[in-house]
Amino acid sequence: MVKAGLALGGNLGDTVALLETAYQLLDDHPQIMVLKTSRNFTTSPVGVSAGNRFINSAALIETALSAEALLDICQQIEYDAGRVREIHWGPRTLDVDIVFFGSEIIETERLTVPHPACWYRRFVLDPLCDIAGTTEHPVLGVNYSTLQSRLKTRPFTVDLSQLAPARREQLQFVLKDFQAAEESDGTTLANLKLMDCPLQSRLQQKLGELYEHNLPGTFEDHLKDVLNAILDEPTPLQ
Ligand code: A4P
Ligand code: MG
Repeated sequence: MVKAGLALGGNLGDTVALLETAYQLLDDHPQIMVLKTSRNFTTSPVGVSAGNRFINSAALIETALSAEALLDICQQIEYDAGRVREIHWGPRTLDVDIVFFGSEIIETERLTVPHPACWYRRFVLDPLCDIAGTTEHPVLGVNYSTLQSRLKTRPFTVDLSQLAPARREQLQFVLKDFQAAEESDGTTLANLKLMDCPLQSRLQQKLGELYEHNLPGTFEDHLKDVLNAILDEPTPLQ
């Protein structure tokens, strides 16, 4: 038996009801037991075409299934919730991702575990910390609560020290938007500063990936998505 963390979210239709149904369907499966579910949080949509605010949630499950078989179940639940995959990162009735699967590190065509974006997304980490904050991330070597609290530091510091001057300039230009927000409401959201710590070097690597992969959309859009996911303040639903 393996303990796994699932991240769920949606922003179309009655998301709270869809989440309840998803948890019920998971628990009804003979080889899955839902051990804990998190609170539901409203979160800022990340992605230029993501649509309205999301409701995000997480579950700790125990299963005898393989990770691939669990993904099949998750995708079946998404399908049953009426999800139509038309726009990548578009509005969705329900998305069910595997954040971790025991302490396994999986890299296949269908599956990357731990979920590659979990460490910088408050919409994943806040629900996850309700149910699995002390679980260690097998690649980063710290637990999910630590990953979450690192994102909560304000001003949030982005390490630009390793970047070539042209890239640094491009980044500083994008970050101006986040700093403008700082001036109008009095709180500092993002700050440029040279520093070196494990999470920062991870962010650094992420920024490098954004440059290197030929992703659809502009570099600026992707960087804004990453920063929006970091700077979001998920709100628990009453
Ligand atoms: N896949 C690979 N690894 C995994 C994994 N660990 N768990 C593959 C689940 N699936 C995994 O996913 C595309 C493919 O990823 C799957 O076929 C599977 O084989 P998808 O769910 O079909 O497509 P998607 O969700 O549009 O793309 P993606 O890249 O998974 O998007 P994300 O990263 O899930 O982001 N904003 C807020 N506030 N809250 C959200 O929940 N979600 C997204 C989607 C964007 N913005 C959001 C939220
Ligand atoms: Mg997904």
